[in-house]
Amino acid sequence: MNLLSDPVQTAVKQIRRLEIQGARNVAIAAIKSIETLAARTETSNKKDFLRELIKSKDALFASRATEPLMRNALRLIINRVDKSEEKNVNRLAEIVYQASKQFLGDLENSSKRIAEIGSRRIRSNSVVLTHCHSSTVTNLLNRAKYEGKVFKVICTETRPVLQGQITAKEMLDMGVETTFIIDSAARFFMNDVDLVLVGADAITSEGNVINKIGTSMVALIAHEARTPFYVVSELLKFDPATVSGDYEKIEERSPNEIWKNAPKELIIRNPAFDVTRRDFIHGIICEDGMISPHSITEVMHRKYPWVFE
Ligand code: RUB
Repeated sequence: MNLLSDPVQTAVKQIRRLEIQGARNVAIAAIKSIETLAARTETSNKKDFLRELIKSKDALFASRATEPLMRNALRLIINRVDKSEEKNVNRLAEIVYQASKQFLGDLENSSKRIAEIGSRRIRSNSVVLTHCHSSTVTNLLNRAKYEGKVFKVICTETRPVLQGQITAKEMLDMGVETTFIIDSAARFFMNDVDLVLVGADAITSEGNVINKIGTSMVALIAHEARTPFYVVSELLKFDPATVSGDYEKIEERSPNEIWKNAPKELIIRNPAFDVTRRDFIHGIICEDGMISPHSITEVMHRKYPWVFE
């Protein structure tokens, strides 16, 4: 029996190759692949069905190391199956479908709520700087534009994979005046910026935020220039393992992304993310409002107690 079904294998490949990027899109793709797997399963008993789900979950977790939103989602869905009294595989697949639907619906509502809250921070004629491509940030900017706010956006290129181009194109499609800069020009432009908005891949129990490599440098620069720096993120990017002292694992990607055919003896390091300390974050704009990074664990206990189970 092949334990890794086609939809899961396809999602794993697409996530690894960054054809699907951004924590939210990665989580959505992973959830949908598990949902399709469940609908097409050829297993005939609960034990095999669970084995198939767990094997798929492990492969999806390994596709990108720094993605707690995906991990929280898949754990929730598989726990529902595990804890159910149900033995019939078709009905267990229905549980997967319902749990996925609920998670995706909640994610959509969170994103809407974040956009409503965050767009209030955008004053007319302001300049927003963003790094990388975060769908949560671009949703927020879309909402501000829809509300008739006039603002400009500066996008960093985001070496080495240039996700800044995705953001720049989305901004232009929205009719927002957009300037594209290389990452190392961030300080040069920071005095023209009214606020920085970045996404998150992970939030630790201490309130530190892990996002695309370079984010912590932008935060330091913003701090030095006294420019407010906000993280725009769904709360479920919180990593519960950090409560027990674990470090969030930082994915390290292929050196080829930086320099193809580089001299053999050259050491090239390519971490995908870095950690921005809570002291440099003015606030986390999340579905529960504008919160201080210091309060993250308490907010999580109140809003999503199941992540600690
Ligand atoms: C993307 C990135 C994004 C976060 C948040 O990195 O760092 O800022 O994932 O995105 P990569 P979203 O391109 O390597 O996945 O708000 O869409 O979840």
